[in-house]
Amino acid sequence: MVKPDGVQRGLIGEVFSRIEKRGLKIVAMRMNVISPDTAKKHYAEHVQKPFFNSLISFITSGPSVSFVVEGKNAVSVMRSVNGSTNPVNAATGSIRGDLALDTGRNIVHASDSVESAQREIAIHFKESEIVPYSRIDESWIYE
Ligand code: IDP
Ligand code: MG
Repeated sequence: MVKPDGVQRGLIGEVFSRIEKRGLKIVAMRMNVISPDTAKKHYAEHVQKPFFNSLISFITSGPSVSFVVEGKNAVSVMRSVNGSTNPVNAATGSIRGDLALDTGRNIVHASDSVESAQREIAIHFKESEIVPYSRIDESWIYE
């Protein structure tokens, strides 16, 4: 997901560009303002955390772009493309390490496991919104 700060800062293209150039495939996408109900489902694991309420109000504060990424080791590759949660610790070369400074304004979300990805994708997309296709460069990305 490109969070509301990423949209407001004009970074949608930057985020998609890094992911596409890495070789991962975008197979679904949508811009919307996430509802509080959806946001609470999405971040259910953090309900007891002190930052939960501010996280929900931030993530619902404006348009965000949700999308589904497919490819070899997509979960772990996306986590490293995004960088550590706190941008101070995020590697240079990652989205957060290059473009963010604060944990609460860290531009992007990515699922942290295949199980979370399945759960989160089902919150944001219907099965029919996920579009299977081949990219013409796949034989140059995969051995
Ligand atoms: P992740 O986005 O790297 O998976 P999580 O620990 O799952 O990180 O936290 C979800 C989101 O909640 C973070 O991306 C960040 O926006 C916010 N968050 C996490 N920890 C804090 C905090 O200590 N203060 C403020 N916001 C936080
Ligand atoms: Mg997380």
